[in-house]
Amino acid sequence: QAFLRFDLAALLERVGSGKESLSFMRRRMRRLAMQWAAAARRLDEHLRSQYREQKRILIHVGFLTEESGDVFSPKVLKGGPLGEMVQWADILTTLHVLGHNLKISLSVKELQGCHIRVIDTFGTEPAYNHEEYATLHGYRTNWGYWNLNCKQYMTMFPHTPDNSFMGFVTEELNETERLNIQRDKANNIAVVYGKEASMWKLQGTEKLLTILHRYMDIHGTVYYETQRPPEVPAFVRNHGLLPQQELQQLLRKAKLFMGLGFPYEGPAPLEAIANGCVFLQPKFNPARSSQNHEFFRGKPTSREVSSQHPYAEHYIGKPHVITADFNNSEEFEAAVREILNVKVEPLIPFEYTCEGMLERVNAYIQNQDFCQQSRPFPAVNESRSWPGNPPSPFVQLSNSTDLIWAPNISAPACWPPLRALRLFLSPEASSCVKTCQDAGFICEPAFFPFINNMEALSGLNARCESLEAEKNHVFPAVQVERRECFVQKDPLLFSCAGFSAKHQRLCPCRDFLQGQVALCRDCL
Ligand code: U2F
Repeated sequence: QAFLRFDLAALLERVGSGKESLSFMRRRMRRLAMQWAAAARRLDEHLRSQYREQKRILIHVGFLTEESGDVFSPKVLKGGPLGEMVQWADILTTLHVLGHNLKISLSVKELQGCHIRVIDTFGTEPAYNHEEYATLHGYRTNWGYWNLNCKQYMTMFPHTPDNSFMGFVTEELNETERLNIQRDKANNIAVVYGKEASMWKLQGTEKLLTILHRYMDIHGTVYYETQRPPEVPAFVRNHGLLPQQELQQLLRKAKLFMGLGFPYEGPAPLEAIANGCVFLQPKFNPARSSQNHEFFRGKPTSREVSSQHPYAEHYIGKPHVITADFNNSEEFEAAVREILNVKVEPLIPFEYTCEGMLERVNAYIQNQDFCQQSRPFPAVNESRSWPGNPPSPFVQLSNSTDLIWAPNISAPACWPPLRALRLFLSPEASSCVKTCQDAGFICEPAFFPFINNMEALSGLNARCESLEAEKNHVFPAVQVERRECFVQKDPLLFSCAGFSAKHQRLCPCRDFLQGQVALCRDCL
């Protein structure tokens, strides 16, 4: 049985401090220790001594191994990426607090055959994960094509529900800190997001900063060795790269945290919002993706990134987040003025609190099972025409076009539970991620095997004249003009993310907990 742990001493000892990256992670663990202990106590009450199996978990911190070249450690104090270290520190702490038996590996030599979960910042979509399919259809990149169950890839933000959302945590405020923020917040302080000078070189930056400077004092935390980086305008007060704790203090005084376009999807905007800042960031039009942008090229995803931080844009939004067209100076200036006039409270989405992360990772550890064979689904002949409608296992909800799994059907055991299923037909060229989102739900890939059949298609009035089973990452789907219906032949290709101009996709959606999108209402 796993028992919650309220103390991090044993973990800190095991993490060691041989490298700057490990020291950064240890400092973070120490600073957040009280916050983790408080969250563990709340979770303990919540779980009411529910039996939880203790797992033996091997954690291989691959990106810090000598074998991988460890390009991160030497840049920790020089403005290099810290987001990954924030996340790894929080993952180690979560697993320790949840009471599991951990072995931490920092060298490939220590690895043996094991059941794996891959920490994968930007995610891997099914079309890129399936080795043969990726190779045949142009989805092969340097990453992925490991033929895993895509839920084994765990991401930093909830990008596509094809992967598991792992996340990290944002430092929480106690009552005194909240009061101090109310007292000390200065309406005229802006902090610019970007700890490496190269991030300030982006086109148009100086012009925008000049506009901002008319209204506010601008602070930066850009790494430099001896001289002030020339990319940072003279009117910006540069503190140099700050220790995390000091950055928090600066954010507590500031009103505005401004993104320049890079880095993408890091932890810092969540920290700024948690400290009562408004995050102002550029919209990307056209959206950036592996198809059109150097940074994303070669990443195993076709996700379209609509701004510097799509999570902040879509999951948090106004008044905490303003996403504007930075090529339009009037729009930018109007956004700055709007921020000066708005009052915002500090905010952390529940899924980025210690308790939220513990709850989510615990649910994965206790319920996800990648060892079982993929569930069988009804076999379909290669090209069989389908006369009439078979009896439907779905019932239609009144005054709506969506469908609900009929409760009188003996549904097989599944996590999330099958009663959460809602079925939709996507518009053409739309993914199931978007279709479910637009309807206020989230796509749930675990339900695909149950809807990959004629009953589901006819329940949505798909009017098929033919039905075929093929390997295609947008199936099950309908070719409406030709009245052709398709089901999926290879369960490894079930994909929430896929879309195709010619097809309307059959989408399995489900509800989710407010502030904990990875879990459905009945998932706990
Ligand atoms: C993201 O990585 P970054 O490290 O660039 O992400 P940031 O949001 O800039 O910040 C990570 C942490 O750095 C800390 C801050 C954040 O928790 O508190 N920090 C600091 O300690 N001192 C400072 O002066 C400024 C920030 C993303 F997370 C990665 O996955 C991507 O690879 C990368 C590139 O897109 O962006």
